[in-house]
Amino acid sequence: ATALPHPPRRIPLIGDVLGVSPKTPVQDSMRHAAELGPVFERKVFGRSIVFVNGAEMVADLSDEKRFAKHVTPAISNLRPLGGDGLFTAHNEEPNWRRAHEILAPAFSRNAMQRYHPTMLAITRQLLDTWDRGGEVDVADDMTKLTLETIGRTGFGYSFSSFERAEPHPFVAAMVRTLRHAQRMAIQPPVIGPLLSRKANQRNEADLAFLHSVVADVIEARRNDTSTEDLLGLMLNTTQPSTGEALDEDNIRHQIITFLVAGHETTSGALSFALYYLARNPDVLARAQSEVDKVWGANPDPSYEEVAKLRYVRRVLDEALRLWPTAPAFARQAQVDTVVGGEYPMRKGQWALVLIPALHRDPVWGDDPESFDPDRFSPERNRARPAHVYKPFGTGERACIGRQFALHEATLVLGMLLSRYELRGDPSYRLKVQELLTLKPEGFKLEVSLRDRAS
Ligand code: MNH
Repeated sequence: ATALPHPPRRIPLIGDVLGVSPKTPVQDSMRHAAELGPVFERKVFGRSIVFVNGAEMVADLSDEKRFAKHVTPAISNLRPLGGDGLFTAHNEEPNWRRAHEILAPAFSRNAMQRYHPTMLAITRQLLDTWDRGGEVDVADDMTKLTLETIGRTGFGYSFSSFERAEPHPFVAAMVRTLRHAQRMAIQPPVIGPLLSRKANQRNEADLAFLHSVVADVIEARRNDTSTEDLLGLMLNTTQPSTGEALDEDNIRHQIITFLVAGHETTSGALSFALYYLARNPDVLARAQSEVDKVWGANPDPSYEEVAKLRYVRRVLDEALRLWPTAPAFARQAQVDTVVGGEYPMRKGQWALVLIPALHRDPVWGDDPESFDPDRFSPERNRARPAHVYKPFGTGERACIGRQFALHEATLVLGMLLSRYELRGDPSYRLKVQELLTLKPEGFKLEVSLRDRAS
């Protein structure tokens, strides 16, 4: 193939590794994208990765007839955790479609309506702690809330997140295994495992612990025949098209998958939205007045009333534009083809879409860094080409939890806006932490009950 733009190769053998900080691979690649354009290549330890971030080219990669999800080396590193669960499964593994069909009813409108009271009750637990006022650690609190939400709505399992001083040990073990997987993805394939015997042992112990917690979650529901949540569907229903059930191994992998995928990303999305609200007083005022108008004081919103917060939803959409918290997905050619009339790909070759770079493409205007929820007004949505906004990935393997996440996050933002004065620390400079997902590191809010009399 013709040579692609690439960063200067400082050391011939190990590629441009000096341009990569193991802590910020996404933000480093965003810088490269800004310099090198819609398609480029970077080499890390001899492994060459093609990045495709231009709007027209990503639209092409979104063609489901010519491209499909690729399980990247980074995702492969999560297989000890997720096995052939939905996120880490290869397209051709039978458990992917089986689980996809079995779990679809858990994301129907009816199911979401069933989860709503639980989501609201968990939000009220957060309010109880914020009512004390003072400084709150945003990402920590959002993580408690979203983990509790997926645990209880999906599996009838509570981590008692708001009742304990320290996070549940499941959380610490999970965070360590994610960090381990990220480290493995960046280290040289041969030296990495040798350097980190101890880390590998720790990781094995963490994995065993995670699997044991999950085995308990299943055991608690062994004699329950309900099909009202993710676990009920997995234990008590079969794939409609084949009559096949999921095996126990796969159910354990799905539970871990959903506990991780179902909370990390939503927590980050909520945290970035709160960061931008605190940073943009005009946006905050508009969002707050919408909630007051649509929900009234002391809200007890129904399922239907959440979707009525149009502006709050745009705040969330815009936060996910600037910082899509699951920042990349990969596409693999199913046939020999040419991307965007420019970049030839052989069947089997794959390319990475760096979503924050796509979301700063010129189609977003000449000031893509500015936070402007009105980008998502109906008129401006209509004026934009398709396939330029992909925070939830694309095609058949796109996020199954999208509606779940958007409902939960809109509900929570509405409740917080309704109840509190939100003040960020003016001296805080946004620092984006990368742990496979993105979060605003160290961002705190000063919260106090609103004075409704004024
Ligand atoms: Mn989610 C896949 C982003 C919330 C469960 N999710 C994906 C993908 C992206 C993504 C991007 C596609 C990855 C790929 O192509 O390799 N997800 C998000 C974001 C949020 C989110 C930005 C919140 C905001 N995700 C959720 C929630 C759940 C969930 C909530 C569960 C309740 N996501 C999944 C699962 C997959 C997935 C499961 C894998 C789907 C599949 O391949 O079949």
